[in-house]
Amino acid sequence: MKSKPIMLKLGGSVITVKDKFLTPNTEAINRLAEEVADSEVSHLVIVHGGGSYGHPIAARYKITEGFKGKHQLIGFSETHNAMMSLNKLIVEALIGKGLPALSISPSSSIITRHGRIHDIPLDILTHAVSMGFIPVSYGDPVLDHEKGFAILSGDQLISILAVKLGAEKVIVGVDVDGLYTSDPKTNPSAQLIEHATLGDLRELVGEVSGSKTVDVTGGMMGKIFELTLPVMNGIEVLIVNALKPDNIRRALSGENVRGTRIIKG
Ligand code: IP8
Repeated sequence: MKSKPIMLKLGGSVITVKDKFLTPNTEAINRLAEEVADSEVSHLVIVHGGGSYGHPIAARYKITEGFKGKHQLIGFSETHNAMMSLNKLIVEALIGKGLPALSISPSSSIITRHGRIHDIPLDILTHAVSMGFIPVSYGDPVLDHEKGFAILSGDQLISILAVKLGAEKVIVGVDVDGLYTSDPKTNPSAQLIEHATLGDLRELVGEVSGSKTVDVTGGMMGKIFELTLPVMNGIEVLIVNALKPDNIRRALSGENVRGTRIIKG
């Protein structure tokens, strides 16, 4: 690919109301679509999370535990179907702002091993990005060689894609200002970490507590774990609050934003 793409993760806690089943945050979705349009970024890949769409259904049917019995199959289908519904809302919002968004479904092309991606077809994605499309993929239930099926988190997906596509940077939009010394939602003295290195990330995995709403892929801890891969490969990761207007536009445009910048160190 001639120009390095920017990878944008839209967290489930931003684009949905996380404690209200199947409820989109329509205001945030439309605003974020507008911010992407305003940034005029030329090569972009978007991956979004599950929020109150994918996670509660996946948890109810214990999809992360793998195939245990036929009763789960309908749960796998329902989880994927919910993710497609959420993906449609994001894609429609982007198209509504005149952006050529293109939905890419992970479960149609990725099979994991013990929940990890080993091989990922890139042809369609690379071609689409170089033509100027904006692929919009998402965390999804996927078939798994060892467990029957698994949940592929949007964070694992975006991290691997960032490395394989040689991304310029990964911007992770969440519902807090970035990484903190402890959970800012429960600890008022938690301090924002503005700069972190790979070593800091590894230490943090032991300290940051997960979110209280149901998140089958591990909340902030799972996120930090996955994001070490692009950082290890020299790709900068920027975690910002996507609920605060203009942050994503600024991050995409390379302007200064309050958040956590993670580099290899
Ligand atoms: O919200 C998981 O993606 P994430 C999506 O990025 C599902 O962890 C299907 C639960």
